[in-house]
Amino acid sequence: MDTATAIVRGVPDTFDAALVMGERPKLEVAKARKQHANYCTHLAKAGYELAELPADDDYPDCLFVEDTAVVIGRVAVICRSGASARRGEVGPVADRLATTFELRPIVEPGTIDGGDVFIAGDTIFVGLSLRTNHEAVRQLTEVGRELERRVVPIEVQGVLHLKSAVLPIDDHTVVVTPGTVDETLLSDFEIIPEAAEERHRFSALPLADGTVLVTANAPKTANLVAARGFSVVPVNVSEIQAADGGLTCMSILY
Ligand code: CIR
Repeated sequence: MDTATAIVRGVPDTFDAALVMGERPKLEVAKARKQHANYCTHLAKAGYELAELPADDDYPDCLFVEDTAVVIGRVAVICRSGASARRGEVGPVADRLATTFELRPIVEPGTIDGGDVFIAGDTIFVGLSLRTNHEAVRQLTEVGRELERRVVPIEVQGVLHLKSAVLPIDDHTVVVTPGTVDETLLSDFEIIPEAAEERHRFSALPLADGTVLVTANAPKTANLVAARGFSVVPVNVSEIQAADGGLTCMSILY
């Protein structure tokens, strides 16, 4: 098997200006860097070779590389963020992906963030959100047709991205924040509801070695996942969560 790769990107000095949906918290760059480094250690421990891109202070959210591209088979879809201030983040990520994948950029007027996309089997689920629009879904559907994957759009309510609300654990299991999406669209999955007292805190990232990183501040939900036989590894990313991120957002895995 080819080596698994994780593209990650450093935390910029300007991280405290990252976009946030609600009231602006005080974001601490040093704390975010420590948590980011610990996250990268977990990826390396799971066998990923890290492709580390340097931070860019012009882009406070540049560590959230997931939003810049989505790898689907032999193709990397290059995103055009719904947040115009983030569009310049794609350059170095696209350059790196071009060494391995055919690039398919989403073009104007399409807007999409990678945080709105997950793939299970031959289905590409895509959130219709504050960041991702119908035109991008149409363009993604074209790419899907080429790759023999179907695209299922899902409207997302009250959260930033689809993967703020629906966290795939494997191809058959998702954790869902109740009330954020039409769960009938996820009828092929076993749905684990996020524990009410941990609302919007659970995030998960399944890794190639079979472990699943889970947010350390959502232990009840993590236990529900572990009870299904998954090997969960709690990781503290509180400062990343304060900037509306989770565990999926800081890497592109392939
Ligand atoms: C943003 O608002 O774009 C960033 N502060 C957070 C992005 C998180 N991305 C993700 O979970 N995929």
